[in-house]
Amino acid sequence: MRLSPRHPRYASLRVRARLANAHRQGLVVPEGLVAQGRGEAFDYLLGERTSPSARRAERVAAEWLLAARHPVVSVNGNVAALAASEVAELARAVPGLAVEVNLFHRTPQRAAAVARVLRAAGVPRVLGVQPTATIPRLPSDRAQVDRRGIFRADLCLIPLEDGDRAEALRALGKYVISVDLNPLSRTSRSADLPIVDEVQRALREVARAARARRDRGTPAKMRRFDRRAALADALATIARALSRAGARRPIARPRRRASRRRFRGTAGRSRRTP
Ligand code: PTJ
Repeated sequence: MRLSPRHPRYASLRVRARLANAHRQGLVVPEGLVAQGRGEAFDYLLGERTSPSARRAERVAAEWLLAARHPVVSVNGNVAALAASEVAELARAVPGLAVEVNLFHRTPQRAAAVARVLRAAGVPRVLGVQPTATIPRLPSDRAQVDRRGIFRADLCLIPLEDGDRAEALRALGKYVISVDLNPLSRTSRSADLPIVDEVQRALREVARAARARRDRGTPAKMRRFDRRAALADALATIARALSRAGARRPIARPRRRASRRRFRGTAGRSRRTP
């Protein structure tokens, strides 16, 4: 399908086309398309841009990643399809960052496909293709992890994650940074540092902030982060967008000249076309 750059929703249509394509190639599961739809709805309400509050969270996330001993970013099918080059950029900006494939709908083929996409984007070492450890008390395939990655990590960055694993990782004493456009999701609510932003924008900003932080040369610290305030800010942004939309007048119906053509209705009476 050809998309016109003049279409008002061109950027969003391109992302959809990219995901649909990744689905046809077996990288993204059908459930991933549904997840994207949910994310898009929240992004729409958030103004489709990084809020000042999300930007603050992204800067603190950069600092935490640099301060951690074993930071890991977890990559699923959607993240690989949408943001493989942003993951590679982040891995360059945070030298100790491990990159691990972790799938909810795991098959060996999908795990290999995600790793291929990451390598092609410039990630030299991808963990998690063949899991070597299990996260306890987690019933899904997300429990299958790499001993050198998520299993030993002290900090996990988990974009587009499910709430069960976010909670299981925290229960193991790991710091959790989530990226999720839904501030009401269990993942956002259980993360130590919830980033309520679109995954590409979020990872780019975290990488930019990490580079800037390293250029300053002082050691990074696990700065305090007020996660409740971050979630409240996101909800307030949505509430403002909704009340602005409620106050706006509906889009006017374009004026059409009444057609003079007449046609015969089923009842046999002649009517004007609508
Ligand atoms: O590749 P797999 O097998 O690991 O499966 C991946 C999906 C995404 C299908 C799986 O993790 C899943 O079902 O996720 P959920 O539970 O639907 O949660 C995804 C969350 O990500 C939702 O809260 C969405 O609002 C959010 N989300 C979706 N797209 C984006 C997003 N957040 C940021 N950026 C997006 N582009």
